[in-house]
Amino acid sequence: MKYGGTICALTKTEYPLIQGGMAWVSDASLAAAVSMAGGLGVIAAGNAPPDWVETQVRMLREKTDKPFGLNIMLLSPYAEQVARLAAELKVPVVISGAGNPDSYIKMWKEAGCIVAPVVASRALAVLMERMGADFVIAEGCEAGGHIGELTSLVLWPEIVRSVSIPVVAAGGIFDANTVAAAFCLGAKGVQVGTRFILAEECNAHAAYKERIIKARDIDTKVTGRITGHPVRLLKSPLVREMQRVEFEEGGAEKIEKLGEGSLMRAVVYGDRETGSFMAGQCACMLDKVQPAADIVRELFDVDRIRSVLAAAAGLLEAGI
Ligand code: TUI
Repeated sequence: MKYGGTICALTKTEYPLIQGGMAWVSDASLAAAVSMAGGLGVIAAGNAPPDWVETQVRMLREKTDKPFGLNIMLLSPYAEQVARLAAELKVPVVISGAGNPDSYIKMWKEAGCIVAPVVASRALAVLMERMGADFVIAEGCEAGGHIGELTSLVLWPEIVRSVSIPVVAAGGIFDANTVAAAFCLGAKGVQVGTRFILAEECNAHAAYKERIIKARDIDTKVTGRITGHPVRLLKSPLVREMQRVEFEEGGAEKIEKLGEGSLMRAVVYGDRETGSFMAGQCACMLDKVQPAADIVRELFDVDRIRSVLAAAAGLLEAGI
């Protein structure tokens, strides 16, 4: 354990780094690579049935005996079955997203799992602490996929001051500078999603990776606010149609219909017309595909972090 801090102790990893649980993207291949590089690799259940999840957990355990996480997307029709499976398989770390997991926490804790809900508000963070979560992941709306309302700059310190359990920062983190920023705001660890889509070991279609590499700062959009499930993704003909429906027709059901199967079409087939290329705002800063281990190393480049912090301190000393 290189850092030995609280998140490393809870997750039994070398770095306080969690790979984002991205539906269709975060499979055993990516998760094993991140875990073997010293972070916490995560398999995302997304909308997948329990047998797919079980297969991925088995495949990961065949590749490595390092710890890993399972991300359970609570809007999934299989959420309850996958929640039970997580306890049965005794997955080391259970991460929940897109909802309130309080009815499952006792079961996960009794199975010996570390429990880490993703939260996007103070109220849910406080509830999660009371229900026995080990730490929370505070995800700002710079993140890709399903998002809340608050930006990272406001959400992270708001959650940090509201709970006593450790806070892992997510949303907008992609390099050593942004890792430093998260630690400056009181986080004890980071979760990184979008950048890991560009890992060599990530099985997302080459067209998905290319879309991220080519993305400009204004290329992510948020659709589906009208459905109550806003999603950040890259601009495309699908997004234009969703926005037209949202603003001109106001049809939540039609948006849900347009969205069905669209993430799979992006990740598996690279379908530029009707795929959902979910990505965080930091996509504009990413420019290459590289091994997961290099990404982990660059994120925790301590010399880089030290020089960023020293430069900031120097500016303050100089009264600038
Ligand atoms: O879950 C995510 N990101 C996701 S899930 C996903 S799959 C999907 N596909 C189509 C539509 C919707 C989802 C793609 N990306 N991130 C974690 C996250 N959780 N972000 C925000 C939240 C969140 C929001 C509200 C968690 C809890 C919450 O509270 C609701 C409540 O009931 O209190």
